[in-house]
Amino acid sequence: MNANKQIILTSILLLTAVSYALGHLTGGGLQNFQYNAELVSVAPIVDGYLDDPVWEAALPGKLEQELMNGQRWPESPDFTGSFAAVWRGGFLYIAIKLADDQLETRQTKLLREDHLILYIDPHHTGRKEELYRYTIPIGKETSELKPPLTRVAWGSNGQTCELSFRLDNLAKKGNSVGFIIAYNDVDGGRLQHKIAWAPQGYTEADEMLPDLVFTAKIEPNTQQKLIQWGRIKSLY
Ligand SMILES: [Ca+2]
Ligand SMILES: [Ca+2]
Ligand SMILES: [Ca+2]
Repeated sequence: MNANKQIILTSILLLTAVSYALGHLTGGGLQNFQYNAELVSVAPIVDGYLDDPVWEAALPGKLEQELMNGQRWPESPDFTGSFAAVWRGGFLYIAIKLADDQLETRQTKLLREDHLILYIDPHHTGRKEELYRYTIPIGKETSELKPPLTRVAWGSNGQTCELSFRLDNLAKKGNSVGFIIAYNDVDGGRLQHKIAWAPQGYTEADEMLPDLVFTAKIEPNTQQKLIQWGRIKSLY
């Protein structure tokens, strides 16, 4: 092999290594994939029912990526789900809508029941740390919650859910947290599917988390003043 050929070959190998490393870092198309949680003027009531006005305005994120086989998941009677998120006063609020043809909630072992898996990484390390993992059985409420999760409430026979996370000053305009939500569908006593809000090609082997970004169409401070002014006016 002459010197020129060797240089070309080395360059190709280097480029391959670099693009592999980059691809690995960004996961399955994560760079253009994020959820924008919008600041709202009135927080939703975390009671499990999605009749709060903020949920009508929030954009839904669909659970349409099958994490076990990496394929897109079409809407189907087997499972259809979506979520939305908004923030206010240091809290992140999440609403979830689920439809599952065989809801399994009466097993003694959690993994034999339908359940949600959420990751909220407040420090935005981008990785799926066990510390930030939440396993939430469908239709059940418990008072023992791992911070920053402060509340879980179910409504409509396990078809709707509201969650709140206390993030304090991390919930501010322009900040991001790592986030993913998946539904582990147990039908007929067996875990059949893991369906997530995630980019195309993403699987459970992917370590990086998508971003949830705190957005605000108006300045949080201006909004605060408007609310206060509204309160003052309502006193008269
Ligand atoms: Ca509600
Ligand atoms: Ca199902
Ligand atoms: Ca099920």
